[in-house]
Amino acid sequence: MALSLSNFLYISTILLFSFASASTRVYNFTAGWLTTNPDGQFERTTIGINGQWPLPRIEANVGDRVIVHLKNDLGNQSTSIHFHGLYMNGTSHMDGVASGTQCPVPPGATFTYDFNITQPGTYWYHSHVDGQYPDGFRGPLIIHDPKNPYADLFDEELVLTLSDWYHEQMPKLIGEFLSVSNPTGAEPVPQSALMNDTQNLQIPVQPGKTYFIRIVNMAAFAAQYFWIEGHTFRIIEVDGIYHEPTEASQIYVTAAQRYGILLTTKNETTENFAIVGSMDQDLFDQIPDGLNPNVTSFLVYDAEKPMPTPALIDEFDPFDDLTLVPTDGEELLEDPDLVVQLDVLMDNLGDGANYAFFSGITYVRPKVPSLYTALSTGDLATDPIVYGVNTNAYILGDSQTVEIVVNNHDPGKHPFHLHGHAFQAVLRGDDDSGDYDANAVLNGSVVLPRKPMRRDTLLVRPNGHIVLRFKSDNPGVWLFHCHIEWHVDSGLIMTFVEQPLVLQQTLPSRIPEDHYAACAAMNPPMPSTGNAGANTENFYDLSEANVSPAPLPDGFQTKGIVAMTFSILAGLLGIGTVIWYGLGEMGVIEADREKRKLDKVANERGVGSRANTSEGHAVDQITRAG
Ligand SMILES: *[C@@H]1O[C@H](CO)[C@@H](O)[C@H](O)[C@H]1NC(C)=O
Ligand SMILES: *[C@@H]1O[C@H](CO)[C@@H](O)[C@H](O)[C@H]1NC(C)=O
Ligand SMILES: *[C@@H]1O[C@H](CO)[C@@H](O)[C@H](O)[C@H]1NC(C)=O
Ligand SMILES: *[C@@H]1O[C@H](CO)[C@@H](O)[C@H](O)[C@H]1NC(C)=O
Ligand SMILES: *[C@@H]1O[C@H](CO)[C@@H](O)[C@H](O)[C@H]1NC(C)=O
Ligand SMILES: *[C@@H]1O[C@H](CO)[C@@H](O)[C@H](O)[C@H]1NC(C)=O
Ligand SMILES: *[C@@H]1O[C@H](CO)[C@@H](O)[C@H](O)[C@H]1NC(C)=O
Ligand SMILES: *[C@@H]1O[C@H](CO)[C@@H](O)[C@H](O)[C@H]1NC(C)=O
Ligand SMILES: [Cu+2]
Repeated sequence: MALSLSNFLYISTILLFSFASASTRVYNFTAGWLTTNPDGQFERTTIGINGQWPLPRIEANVGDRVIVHLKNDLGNQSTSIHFHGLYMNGTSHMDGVASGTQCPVPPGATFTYDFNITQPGTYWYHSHVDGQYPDGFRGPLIIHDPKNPYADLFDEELVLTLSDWYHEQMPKLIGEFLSVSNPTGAEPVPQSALMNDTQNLQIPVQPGKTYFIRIVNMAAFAAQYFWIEGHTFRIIEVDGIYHEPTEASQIYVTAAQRYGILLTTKNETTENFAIVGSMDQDLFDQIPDGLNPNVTSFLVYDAEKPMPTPALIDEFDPFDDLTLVPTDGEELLEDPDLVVQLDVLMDNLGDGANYAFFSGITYVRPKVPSLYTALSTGDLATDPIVYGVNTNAYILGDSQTVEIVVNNHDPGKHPFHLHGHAFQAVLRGDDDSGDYDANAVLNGSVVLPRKPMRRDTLLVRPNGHIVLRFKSDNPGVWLFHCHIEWHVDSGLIMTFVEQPLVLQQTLPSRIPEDHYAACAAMNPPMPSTGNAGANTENFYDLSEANVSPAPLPDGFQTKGIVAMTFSILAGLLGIGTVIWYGLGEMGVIEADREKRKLDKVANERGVGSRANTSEGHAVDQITRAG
């Protein structure tokens, strides 16, 4: 019933969605490979569900229970499902983060997600095994609200996804990205932009009606500017949080963000209008020849009339989301109990690749998922040390006001996402505004909003800062990370361990057997108890924990030197020569590094490789070679 219902509802309006009292919605999802060509330029192998792509939509009401039976039929990759934006109250183990809240689900295994829905809104689901979702494993997740305060304002509901699209598969792209031959960390640029997983989509509308359009950006990388020619709209929902209706004509939707907008159609049907998405090319280090960053759909009033070519616009002028006011009027959380300051930087490590750092730490997956460490280290679960240096763990107590300050020391834009919570977006500095200075608030030269807007994914501007606040009222292990998938892969992640002793009391009886079975079915098996290094005797012994590569050897200390070496020598000699000639001792570890990289992908994604590759191997190699 649930499955066919969900398929049917793909094109439904809210009027068709039943608000029957709390029900259980069951989805049987078998992940497997299929061939797609959504931009009409290239056929590629993509991850589908039940032989279907675009993926089925998950739909439920507030108060429902959702069960997703996941079967991994990929054969050669592990997987998982994260339900982006859901608080997962009491079910942190259902958050779907491989190595965070569960083991990856290896090929052939099944794994059941089972959770209650406590919040309305527009969400999405995606694989949270590193790097995988841009290969297709992402779809919309819509929670209908019997108490939607704006229900009277609209007639029908539509879901419109945005995304970027790559022709190559992620394991190959990640290999090239995280490589000594890409010392500047230039991210792969997508080949095209999609809307609703296609292009030139025609959306039939009727005149004089109001549509609630739920926009979800499921991109790996690119934010999109979004507008509808000839129309303005009212924003009422942002990342699942209702905000007072506010008129806008263009929005900027980063990877992972969602907007719910009200669009009132014209009374005449004399014309059709373009709906335009334009990828933010500021994100791209270099723009490939012939790239079309734009995708168009059409608001079709009359299918007999022509579909217009969108006008080119000279300058983007998107709506500033920080000006929104939440409908529930929740006031600014005052006087943080804990300030977590995260300075964002990109830099090279000893293997020559470019990594991303939060205050000097780049994330490396622990041997034991951090949630399982929280459950198996007794009283020491409140000591961040047991989670390993490279998970960058912070322990949160009960009902603390937590402030996250992100100082962006990088010239790029980054959309930061917090699991398990929506946060108050307290402040965002402009481009080049530098670090957040709390004194400016204390002396009154910067005034914080009384009712800050809330969401779960927020953009920080180049060399600027953001300040976020939330209350630690949801025990669990929750990641905070950049939602650009490349930066997830290069380590821009940290871990909140919220009320670990409460987790020890509540979760063990709730975690189903298939969760541990997934660990055991990994090849080789993945441990599910102990500290980050899987030590179950001495929780302070982290000698076996995974760590990041060592810093660059002397003489290669800065990104500048590596980049310069490369740009000069690469031109003269060709890249293969440079690895030996230009980087000396780093060259001799090239073979080991390649193997380690393959292991890293294989370990996370699948079978037949040694697990838990210690990043320390490269360190040894460099020291010896040097
Ligand atoms: C889902 O799979 C289970 C077995 O795993 C089966 O009992 C159930 O009928 C299936 N439900 C749907 C809706 O296909
Ligand atoms: C989006 O695509 C699905 C098929 O994947 C389709 O059923 C649906 O109608 C499309 N949405 C819109 C707004 O056209
Ligand atoms: C896994 O199998 C699919 C389907 O054959 C293939 O396209 C893909 O490249 C394989 N991926 C890896 C990492 O081996
Ligand atoms: C989900 O809701 C049901 C019904 O209210 C309740 O019995 C169950 O304990 C809830 N599950 C969790 C994990 O909170
Ligand atoms: C469309 O018609 C309705 C009902 O007659 C009217 O209230 C509304 O103002 C009209 N809208 C526009 C944009 O003219
Ligand atoms: C994409 O749209 C933008 C905004 O209208 C425009 O500046 C740009 O030229 C367009 N690019 C292409 C390739 O059409
Ligand atoms: C307030 O503090 C900020 C940051 O330290 C400083 O730049 C500014 O000059 C101060 N303004 C006043 C009025 O003291
Ligand atoms: C669930 O968690 C969120 C996020 O912390 C919190 O705001 C909310 O009150 C919780 N809801 C329930 C029903 O516990
Ligand atoms: Cu980023």
